[in-house]
Amino acid sequence: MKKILIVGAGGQIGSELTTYLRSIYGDANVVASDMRESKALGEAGPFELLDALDAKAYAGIVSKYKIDSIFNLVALLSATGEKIPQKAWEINIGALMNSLEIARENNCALFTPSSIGAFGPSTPKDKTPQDTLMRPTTIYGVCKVTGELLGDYYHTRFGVDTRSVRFPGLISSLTLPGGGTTDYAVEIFYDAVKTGRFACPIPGDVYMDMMYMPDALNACVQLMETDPARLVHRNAFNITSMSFTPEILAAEIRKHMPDFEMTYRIDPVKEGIARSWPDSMDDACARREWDWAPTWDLASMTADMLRNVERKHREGKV
Ligand code: AKB
Repeated sequence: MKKILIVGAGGQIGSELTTYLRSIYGDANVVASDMRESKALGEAGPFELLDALDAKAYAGIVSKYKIDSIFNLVALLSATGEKIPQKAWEINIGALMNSLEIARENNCALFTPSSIGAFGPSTPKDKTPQDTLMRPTTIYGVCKVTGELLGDYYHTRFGVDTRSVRFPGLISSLTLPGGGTTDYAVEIFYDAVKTGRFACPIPGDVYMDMMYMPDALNACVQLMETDPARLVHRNAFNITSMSFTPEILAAEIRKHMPDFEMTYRIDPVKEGIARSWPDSMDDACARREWDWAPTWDLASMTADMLRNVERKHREGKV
C-alpha cells in the first residue's frame, strides 16, 4: 500500500485530492499537510502543519510516516505572481527544490503540477503540441518551465520517479481558487447563483483550456499508477477536457438561468496573461502513454457546478 504525503493540501486541488486519494489508498495512508491548520483535512486521516520551505520539518514528516509518494501542490498562481514575482519564485521553486531533494533522499515518487502557464505568446496557440516552444512571459510560467526541466533532470540524473501534467484552469465547487487567471471560470458560478450577474475580468473572446476537478483528480492517480515503461514523456503532459471563452461559458449558464447577465470589468494583467496562453492544447501524448480520457465536458460540468453551488447557497455556505 502506498504512503502518500500531500504538501499544500489546503488549496483548490489539495482539498479534493486528499479525500480522493484517501478513498483509494485508505485514510491512514494519505497524510495531508499545509501551512494553515485545517480541521476538515484532519478529520478522516493524518494532518501535519508544514511550511514546505522548511526542509528539515518536511523531511521529518516524510520519515515519520515512511512516505513513498509526494504530491507537491504548493504554488502562488499566475495573477498573484505578477504582483510579487520574487516571492512567487521563492515559494514555487523553494517548495519544488525541497520536494525534489527529499524525494531523492527518501526514494519517493514525486508529482508536481505544471500548467498551461508554462507556454507563452510565441507558442502555437491552437492544438498546442506536447513538445514545442516554451517562452512564458509570467514568473508563474518561468517557475513551471523550470519545474518541468528540474523534474526531468532529477529523473535522468538521479532516477527520481518524477511525473507531471500541464493543468488547464481547474473548475470546482469545494474550495475556491485564488490568484489565478482562470479563476473567472469558477467565480462566474458563485456570482450567477448569488446575484444572477457576473463582471468578467477576461475579454469575452479569449479561449483557454479548462477541466472539471473530478477529471483532474483522476489524472493525478492515473499518471502516477502508470507502468513507467510506457512513459516517453514525464514532465509534463498536456491534458485538457474543454476549451471555451467567457461568452461561451455564459451562454451555457443561460441554458439553466435564462436571465443571467454578464458584463466586463477587464483586469489588464489577467487579460495579458490569458492572451499569452494557448487557446487549446493537444493532449494526444497523455492519451497514448497513460490512457488519459476526460469524462466531463462544458455541458455536464456547467450543470453539475450550478447544482453544487446552488446547494451550498441554500445551505447558507456561500
Ligand atoms: C492560473 O490561472 O494561474 C492557474 C493555472 C492555469 O495554472 N489556474
